[in-house]
Amino acid sequence: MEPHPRSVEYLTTTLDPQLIANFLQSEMPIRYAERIRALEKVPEWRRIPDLVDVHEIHIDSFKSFRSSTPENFAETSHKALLTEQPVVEKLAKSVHQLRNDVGEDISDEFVSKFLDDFLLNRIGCHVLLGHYLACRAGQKNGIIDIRCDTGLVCRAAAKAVAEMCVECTGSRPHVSVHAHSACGGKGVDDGQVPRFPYMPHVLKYIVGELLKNSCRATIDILKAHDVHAADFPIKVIICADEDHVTICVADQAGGIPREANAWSYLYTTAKDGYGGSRKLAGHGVGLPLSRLYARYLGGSLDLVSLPGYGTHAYINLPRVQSQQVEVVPDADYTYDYASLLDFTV
Ligand code: W6P
Repeated sequence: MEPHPRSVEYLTTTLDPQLIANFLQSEMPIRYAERIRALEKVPEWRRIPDLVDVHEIHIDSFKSFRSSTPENFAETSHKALLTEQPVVEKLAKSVHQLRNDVGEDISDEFVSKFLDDFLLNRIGCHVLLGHYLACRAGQKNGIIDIRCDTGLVCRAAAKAVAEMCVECTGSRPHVSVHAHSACGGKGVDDGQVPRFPYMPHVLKYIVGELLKNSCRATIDILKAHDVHAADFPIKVIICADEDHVTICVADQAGGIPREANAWSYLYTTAKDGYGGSRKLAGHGVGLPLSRLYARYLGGSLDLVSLPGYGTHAYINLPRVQSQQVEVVPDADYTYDYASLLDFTV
């Protein structure tokens, strides 16, 4: 039983909630089984209470999707999304517990691969369920904005993060947003800020997470050296051609230390002293999760550290609906699906 990846083209042309529900009713159990399988492969997962919780939450969702009917599918979807809300935080905590309790038996690579696969699968399920519920609520094009305004989204992210900084640290970093349309000559965009089919809340999340990292690092410099925010500006540069949208978030906060792995689920730049608030600090999964969101529809997220100067983050996203196809984790799908089916009813 393998998952069936969908494209943005499918999402924007299949807007009848009943048709989407028919697809999801068979697709959700396949994808949930895969997530449960991945979790059960973690050595000694039963010794980590947070992983036991996550397992139970997913068994529950799996069961309710298996026993759902066309009449209660919307309610089932809504409930699954709600009960799975605490999962990312529980996983983030369990990484540290795995490190401390299971220790040497489990490699960083294994943990990273598990979380990447698990969370990428989760992103796909939540996007499809969210799309279905949005269509059902009468939202045009569901969860997709076919003319998502990259400039508007980046400015909204910049405003939200800057305000978070003021609230948590008392400092306001200088963040500016610049849009360049590279293909004026070919008539695409007509010199406007690039628009493309995408989920605005996802783009805002990715840009927001990058800005949080840049702002935290920049504020640490401002506080340590008593310099002005205006001398350490953070720039968001948006550009596009016919096939891709690229967004660069650039800071001048000195770069990432050579020994640090910013993509590790164990990595965090957040030191103490952010007003005791986790708002700006998060639980350390913001960067790897943002990269998974970018990859989900065929894009990428890369970091380039310019030592002693700053960090450039590059988001690259396919722009054409037919090329925006779900990426699902590769797995061997030989899992004994039948044992999970026994849970039915
Ligand atoms: C830093 C560390 C970092 C991580 C990710 C994105 C931007 C930045 N800037 O100094």
